[in-house]
Amino acid sequence: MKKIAVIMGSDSDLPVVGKAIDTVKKFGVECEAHVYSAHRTPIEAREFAVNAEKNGFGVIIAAAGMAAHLAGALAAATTLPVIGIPVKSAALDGLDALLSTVQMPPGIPVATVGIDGAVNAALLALEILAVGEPELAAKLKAKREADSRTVLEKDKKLNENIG
Ligand code: RP5
Repeated sequence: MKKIAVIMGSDSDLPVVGKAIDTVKKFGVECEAHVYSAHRTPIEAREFAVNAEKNGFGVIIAAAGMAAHLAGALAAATTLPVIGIPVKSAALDGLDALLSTVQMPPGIPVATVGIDGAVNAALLALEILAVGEPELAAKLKAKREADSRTVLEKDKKLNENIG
């Protein structure tokens, strides 16, 4: 099966990005993580994206905060699907990163999740890989069913408590 790459602009993004790595691993999919910055290490970031397809990756997740150009810069260098995670920072609560990540020009798409949406980024990456992987697709369906059961149990408990 193809691997998922998780690239973050700084190690300070790890508390958010760690949730994406954990989610990918829970599904038994191989994941490789790197710190590459669109601004501080543009050459290494581009090199990674240019070689990602031939290095066995199927999807790239890219997380960055502030003027978050990482996902877009990686997407510019590959036709692999790129999922952007805008990371919340102090000044603008993540709105800066959200707009920088989501507002891509036509021709270079980045599938942007919500601010700090690391779990959804991982699930979306897994869903993309699952198109050609029936076992992975079955695991994702089982998770959805388990999540539904949890909500219905909460509904039942709530109604027992309020009588
Ligand atoms: C972005 O700048 C990084 O993705 C991070 O969210 C933010 C701050 O980086 P550090 O100064 O903490 O390294 O490029």
